[in-house]
Amino acid sequence: MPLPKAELHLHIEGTLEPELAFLLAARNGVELPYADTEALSKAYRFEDLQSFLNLYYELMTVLRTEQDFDDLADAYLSRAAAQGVRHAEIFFDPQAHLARGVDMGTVVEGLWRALGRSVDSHGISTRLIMCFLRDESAESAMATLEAAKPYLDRITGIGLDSAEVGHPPAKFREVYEAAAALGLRRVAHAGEEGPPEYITEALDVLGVERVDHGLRCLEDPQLVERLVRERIPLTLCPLSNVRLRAVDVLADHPLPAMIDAGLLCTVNSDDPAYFGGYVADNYHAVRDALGLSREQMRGLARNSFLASFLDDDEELRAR
Ligand code: ES4
Ligand code: ZN
Repeated sequence: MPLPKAELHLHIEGTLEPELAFLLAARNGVELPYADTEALSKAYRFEDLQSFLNLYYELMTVLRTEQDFDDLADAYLSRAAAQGVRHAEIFFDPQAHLARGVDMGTVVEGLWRALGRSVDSHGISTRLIMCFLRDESAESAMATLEAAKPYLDRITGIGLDSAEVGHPPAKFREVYEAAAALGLRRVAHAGEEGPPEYITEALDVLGVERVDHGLRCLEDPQLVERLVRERIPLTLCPLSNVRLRAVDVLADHPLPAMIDAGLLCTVNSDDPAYFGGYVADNYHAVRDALGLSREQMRGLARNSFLASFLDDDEELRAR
């Protein structure tokens, strides 16, 4: 039995497996520039975040209807259940769909159909986190928040993703303020490819309560000390870091040093269809490559519930 765990860093569009992509392409009459899954598999050799994002945005064009988003989320939840996931806080990227003429209602209602069945079908409680694309404008993010207003009962929080370098958190100060005023929880990707200053800015300017990745905090000892003192969770994604070359090989991943430093580390899958593993695969990979003890593994799983947006009662029931 896999360890019961929560998954806190998971892009639902990043769970689109090649087989489902081809099925949806055929169903929706969308042409993909790959003859078959074998031709497509050659496109999975990434150099960095941007080269991954190019494929990620290309493949998600097969997602068009509520049923597509339902099928996508249901497929993820089914795989996640087999990996011991009891609770999932799921990112989605509405701007990537709005830009293609797929409206907010189609995305949220479709995802919600699968999420609504999730406790009964898969034993997984869920939350939705709407991400803004940081390589789009602040105005576009604000318009996206506006478009989400009819669906706020289904959206727990906001996040910030896509190409990091050159798009510092402060660009999104106003939209984070507006979201906070609406009662939304706040997270952001920071310190994946971007410098440690982006992590500090996400905390100070955006008021985030959890940092996605946060890997580069290690370059700034004072920042590490602060993250430890303030118990700010980091949602690490080890297999993603290897595939996108944030670390050379898994054996070099700084996770053990981060745990030893007292950081509140969690392990997650990010875009599992692209990075070679779901969340338990990430747990096993770090255990094998870095020699984590049973106690450290259990600590990671415990942290995943502590760092979640579940309240105390829900958290106890989930784990
Ligand atoms: C992402 Cl790994 C990663 N980083 C930033 N943005 C993303 N969107 C989907 N996966
Ligand atoms: Zn991510």
